[in-house]
Amino acid sequence: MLPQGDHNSLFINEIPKWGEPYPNILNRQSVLECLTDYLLQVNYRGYRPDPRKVLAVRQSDRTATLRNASAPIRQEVYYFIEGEIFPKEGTTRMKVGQSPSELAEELLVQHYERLYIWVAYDFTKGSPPGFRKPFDNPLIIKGSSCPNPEQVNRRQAPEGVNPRFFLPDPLAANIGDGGISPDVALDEIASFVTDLVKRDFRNALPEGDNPPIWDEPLIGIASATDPLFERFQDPEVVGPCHRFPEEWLPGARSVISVFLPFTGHISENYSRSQRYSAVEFSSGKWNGSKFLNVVRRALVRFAESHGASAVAPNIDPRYDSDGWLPFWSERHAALAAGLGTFGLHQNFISEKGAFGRLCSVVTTLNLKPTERRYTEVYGYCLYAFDGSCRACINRCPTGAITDAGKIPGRCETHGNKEHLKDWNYGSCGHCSTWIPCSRGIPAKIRKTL
Ligand code: B12
Repeated sequence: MLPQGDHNSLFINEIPKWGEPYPNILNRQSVLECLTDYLLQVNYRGYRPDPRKVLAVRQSDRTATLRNASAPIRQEVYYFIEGEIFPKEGTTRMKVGQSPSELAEELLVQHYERLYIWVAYDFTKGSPPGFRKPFDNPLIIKGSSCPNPEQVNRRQAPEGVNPRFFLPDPLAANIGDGGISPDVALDEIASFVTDLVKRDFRNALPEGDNPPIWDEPLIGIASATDPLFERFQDPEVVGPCHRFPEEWLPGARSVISVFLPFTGHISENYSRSQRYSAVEFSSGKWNGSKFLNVVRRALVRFAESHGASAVAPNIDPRYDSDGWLPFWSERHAALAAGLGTFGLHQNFISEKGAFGRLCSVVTTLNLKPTERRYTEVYGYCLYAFDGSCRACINRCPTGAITDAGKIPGRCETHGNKEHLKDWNYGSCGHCSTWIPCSRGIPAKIRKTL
C-alpha cells in the first residue's frame, strides 16, 4: 500500500503502483490554477500561445506555479506548457463561450495522469521499480538464439585477463542496414537532440552560474528485431525480465539510444584526490537525470511529429525491475545501438567515454541501424583488451571493483549518507573519472578500430 503521506512530507513514495488511488505526488489544485491563469493570459484579446511559460513543480509539497523559463532552481522540475504538456498546436485556444477554468479542467482531465507520472520519475534519483502497470500482452520469453560466443571467438583471451571479461559479441560487428530507406535520417535525430541539449534551460546546474550539465550527445540506432535483444534475456546477460522492443510498443521497428557526456565543467571540478564526489558531479547526476527524462519525452514527441509512435521504457508506467535487473537496460540497448561497450567497472564506454549517462526510446519509425564497430562485449575496456589497465580498480574507494568484476551495490552508499547530505545529492563517480576511458575510447584501442 502507498503511504498516504501529507503534502508536506518529504517521504512521499515517488513511484506508485498502478490502479491505486492517486498519490500525493502532484497537487492537482495548483496545476488547475496555473492552467487557468495561463489560459486567461494567452486568450486575452486574441490567442497568443506563450512558448516561454513553464509549469514549475517544487519537490517539498508538489505544488505547481506558472513561470517563465529561466535558470533552474534546486528541487524543482519544469514542463513547457506549449509543445511539451500540450504537443498539439492550438490546444490552449479557448472556444467561444468557454471560460478559462472550464478549459483548464477539461485539459487536466486528459493530461493529469501523464503529468503525475512525469513528476514521479523526475523526482526520483535513480531508475527505480516503476508503476507496475501490467503489460497488456503475455510476456515474450525467447532467450538466446544467437550463436554461442565460443563459436564466434575472433581472438584469444589476453594473458592475465579474467575470461569473464573476454566476451566476443555473439553477432557480427555490423548487422547491416538491410537496404532500408529510413523514415528519418540519423543526422536529423542527432541535430534535434543536440539542439535540445544546447538550448533547453533545464540542462543546467541550479548552482553557481548555472553551467550546462550535458555536452553534445551521441545517438545510435538498433533495429527492434536485432537478435541481441534475445540474447539480453539470457540469465548471464540481463535475464528473462528484460522486455523486447515489441513488448514496449507493438509494431516497434527501431530503438534510439542517446549517450550524454558530462560537460568539462563537471569533470574539471572532480579532482583526482578527493575522497568523495564533487558537488558539481552529484548535482549534475541528480539534476541531469531529470534532463534525461526531458530528452526521452522530446524523442517521443519527435517520433509522433513524424507520424509514428514511441515509448521511453525507463519512464513508462510498465517499467519495473527484478531487484537490480531492469525490464529495460539502457546500457544493453546502447550496446545494440552501436554506441559502445561495457567496461570492467560495468559502466558503458562510448566514443565520448564512460563519464555520462544514457537514455533511449523504442519507436515505430523505420531507422537505419548504426554500425557496431566492436566485436566484444568489453571491446572498449583496456583491461579486457590486453590486461594493461587497472585504473578503475585502483580508483574505487570502496574496493567494489576487482578483476573478478564489480560487486554491485558495494559502492552505492559511498558518500550518500554524510557527504553532501544537506544538498540532498550524494553519490560517487570515481569509477568513471580520472581513468583512460573517462572521456573517450582508450587510445590504444582506438588505433585498432
Ligand atoms: C540497477 C542499477 C544500478 C545498481 C546496480 C548496478 C548493476 N550493475 O546492476 C546500483 C544502485 C549499484 C547502481 C549504481 C550506479 N549506477 Co546504475 N543503474 C542501474 C539500472 C537501473 C539497471 C542496471 C542493469 O542493467 N543491471 C542489470 C545487470 C545484469 O547488469 P550488469 O551486471 O552490469 O550486466 C553485465 C552482463 O550483462 C554482462 N554480460 C555477460 N555476458 C554478456 C553477453 C552480452 C552479449 C552482453 C551484452 C553482456 C554480457 O555484461 C554486463 C556488464 O558487466 C540502470 C538504468 C537502466 N534501466 O538501464 C542504471 C545505470 C546502469 N546506472 C548508471 C550509473 C551512472 C550508475 C552509477 C555510476 C551512479 C553514479 N554514482 O554516478 C553507480 C555505479 C555503477 C556501477 N559501476 O556499478 C548509468 C550508467 C551510465 C554509464 N555510462 O554506464 C545507468 C545506465 C543509468 C542511466 N540512465 O544512465 N546502478
